[in-house]
Amino acid sequence: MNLKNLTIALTGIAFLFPAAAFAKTVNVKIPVIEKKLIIDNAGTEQEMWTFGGTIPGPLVRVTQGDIVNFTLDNLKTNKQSHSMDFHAAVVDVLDEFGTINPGQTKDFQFSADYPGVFIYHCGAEAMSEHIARGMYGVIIVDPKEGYSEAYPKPDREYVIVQGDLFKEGTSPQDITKNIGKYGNLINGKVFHYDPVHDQNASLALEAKPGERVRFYFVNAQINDSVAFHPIAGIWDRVWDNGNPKNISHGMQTYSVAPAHAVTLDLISPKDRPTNNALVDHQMKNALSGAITILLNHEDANPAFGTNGNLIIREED
Ligand SMILES: [Cu+2]
Repeated sequence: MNLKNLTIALTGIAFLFPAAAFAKTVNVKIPVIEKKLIIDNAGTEQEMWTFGGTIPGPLVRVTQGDIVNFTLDNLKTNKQSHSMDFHAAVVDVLDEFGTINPGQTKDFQFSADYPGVFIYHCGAEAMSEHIARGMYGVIIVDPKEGYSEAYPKPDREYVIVQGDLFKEGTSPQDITKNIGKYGNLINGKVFHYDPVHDQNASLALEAKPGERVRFYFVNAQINDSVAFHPIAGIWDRVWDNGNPKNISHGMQTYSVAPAHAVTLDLISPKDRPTNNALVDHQMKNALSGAITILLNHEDANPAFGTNGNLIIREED
């Protein structure tokens, strides 16, 4: 997503993370856009449904206690009804999360009371089809107390969302049963950041040796869990659901249920360049697209994983 689209999609989002934040109201407006999207590094296009024109949708980042003032805009050029289900919200499924038709908008508010990382997704019928076609995104709710010994400040941060890819034209009934799945999307593309397994891949994630690299990992698959493992590394810390209170140390593989999310830190050896492959260790998913390469070297791109640039994409 370029800067102009981001500005259109998000208004008033604060990407800063003040140590002692005052609760504020954050306006978030996301249009639903049904469009063809490039779903692999070779440039293959497929008809997808999106929040904001990208998979995943725009990253929403607020601080615990903030009021999110949300507007869903189902463009009149769309054909489908859609809805928004923020997993960070405690509201009424029939009211706030209700479906709207093309040409309609819907506003609702919620208070982001729990810190962590949460998926948002469309809940319109058939929900499995709407999610599988790409209608999901991420909201990070930073803890109101800021960073701490238990939740230290990272050097870089990345968002990784793993989704399904079904053959074009697969029926909603088949999608629900996982029939017709032929690939795994990482931030919207098969092998998005894996030049090892895909010669067309031009991107990898990057960090400097010894940096604390934080991953906000979201499982947007409709049926499959993810066994998230950093090959040649150990998760230094994992916070289940991203909540600083849910801390685990020295984890090898972390299980992430469908529609769940975790925050994980990785620290590479500081005295030499190394590489990691972040995989879904369920091999059927790894080898159909769910591998991400992290390059740890002194010349790491300073713009990757810094200053709000958490979802890495090719420049438009
Ligand atoms: Cu939808």
